[in-house]
Amino acid sequence: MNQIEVITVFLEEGYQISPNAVELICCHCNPHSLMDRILKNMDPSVLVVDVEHINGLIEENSSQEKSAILEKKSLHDNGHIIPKTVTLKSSAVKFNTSENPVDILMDITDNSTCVGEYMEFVQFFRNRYSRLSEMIRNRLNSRPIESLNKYRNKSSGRREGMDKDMNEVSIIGMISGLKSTSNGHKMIELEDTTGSISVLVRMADKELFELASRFVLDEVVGITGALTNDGKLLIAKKITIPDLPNTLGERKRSYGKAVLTSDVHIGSSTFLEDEWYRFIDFLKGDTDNEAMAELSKEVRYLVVAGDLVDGVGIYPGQEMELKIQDVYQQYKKAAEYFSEIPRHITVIISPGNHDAVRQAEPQPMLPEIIRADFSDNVTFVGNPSVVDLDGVKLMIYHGRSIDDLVASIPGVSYHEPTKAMVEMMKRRHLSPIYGSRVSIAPEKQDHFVIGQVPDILHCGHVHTVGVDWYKNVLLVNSGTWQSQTEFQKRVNVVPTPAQVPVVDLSTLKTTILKFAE
Ligand code: D5M
Ligand code: FE
Ligand code: ZN
Repeated sequence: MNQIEVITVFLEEGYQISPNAVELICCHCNPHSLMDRILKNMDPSVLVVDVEHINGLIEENSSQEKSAILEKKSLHDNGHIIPKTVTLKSSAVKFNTSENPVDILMDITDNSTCVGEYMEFVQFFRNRYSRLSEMIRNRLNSRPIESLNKYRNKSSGRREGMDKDMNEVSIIGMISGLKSTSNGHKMIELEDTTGSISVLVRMADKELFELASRFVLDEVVGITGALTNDGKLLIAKKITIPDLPNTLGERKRSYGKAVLTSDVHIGSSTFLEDEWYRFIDFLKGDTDNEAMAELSKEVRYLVVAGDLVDGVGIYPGQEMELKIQDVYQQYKKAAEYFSEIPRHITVIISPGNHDAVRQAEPQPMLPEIIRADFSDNVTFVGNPSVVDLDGVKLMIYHGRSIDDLVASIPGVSYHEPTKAMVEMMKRRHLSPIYGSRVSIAPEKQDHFVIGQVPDILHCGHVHTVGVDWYKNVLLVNSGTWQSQTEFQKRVNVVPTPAQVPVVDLSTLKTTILKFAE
């Protein structure tokens, strides 16, 4: 059995798998039965299957074989054995930043399979539904919508199989319709893989109504309620959302700092070069301010969450505001700026909607022709992606979906971008609304599902800085290096440029450095 076959089996079951785990399975005397055992025992909330999930499932007589494999692996692991998209162990030799490891846990790069066929969309939404509904199912004893059919068109009275005093049923579905009734109640169409049903949330049920007013299309929710006598309508009594757990186990922490930034927009005439150079000077430790110099010494990582350059043809009239008209020249300039960053800092660059990759998300990393100009302390990843920075899990997403969330959820605005990020966390999904501003490529897996809970969610796109916590997750929107464009004036975007969140990797405390004069 070869490695690609193993990876495919796990991907089809909704899991990614680490290179060590793949190798362990491939070298097993009976990989098929081992995989069966792993899948049977797998906790569905796990995103990446690793050796630790397999260890207990290998028979005694193959444990020697297991350690031999791992030993061999550690000798030749240079990060090129398995496609980067599955998990890339950064190599000390390649990146020359051995103290700043970067493990890529989730990334579409080199892993895209979709061509946009109908069945791919079906599979994509099934993957979303199964993973999100599973998170709710842990807390809700639900039934398939189809099973409610037996109550439909039955005369009133207590129904067989239902809770005796409440007549309660619970279902988990994806929201396929949302409207207000003429009396102001909320009417929600809920769909699972077996059928659909209408759910009514009454205005009088204030708390529920408040929750339902924030529902968006295509999110997955659990509803507990009572069926009407004809069995056609469910009156909601309780809403359960995927959400983050209230407590998480002990989290690993690291040391040093990660500098988070985004929306550099190199090539735009509104790119703030002077401020940017002040920032580069800070990274070089070239500052008279002692505290800043001390802080600078601690920087291990710099992460860019998209819109590295301004690109071309992105918004109407953009050509009037470009200093560099050619997109490749914009990247050449970017590479020049980044070459000034000290080599001991590991840089991670993920693309956004202004970058030269496909617009449909998930987006792969920038192409080789662009990457080639950057020095070897730069690691490129796709959008979104999850990276492990020496034990701290960072989810990077440019944040295009924030446009949709601002438009759909009351109280969510561009001025407080972390509020939109809280909405993502509650839904355990980075881009819940399908078919609006974010165009989504129907990959086999929904890469926007927030499976394993990260330590940090880092977004950009909205050009305003924000730092907040939601439960145990640090939410950071890292602002921009571009002052207000004519286009942004027209759409009333008021940026907070040249401000940079710096996260302490041991406490996750965040400081915002300001480089504007
Ligand atoms: O997005 C920069 C900011 O501009 C971000 O807050 C979204 C906003 N934006 C972008 N396009 C539009 C449209 N068409 N209407 C309203 N607001 C918009 P960037 O990705 O850097 O261009
Ligand atoms: Fe931007
Ligand atoms: Zn953007």
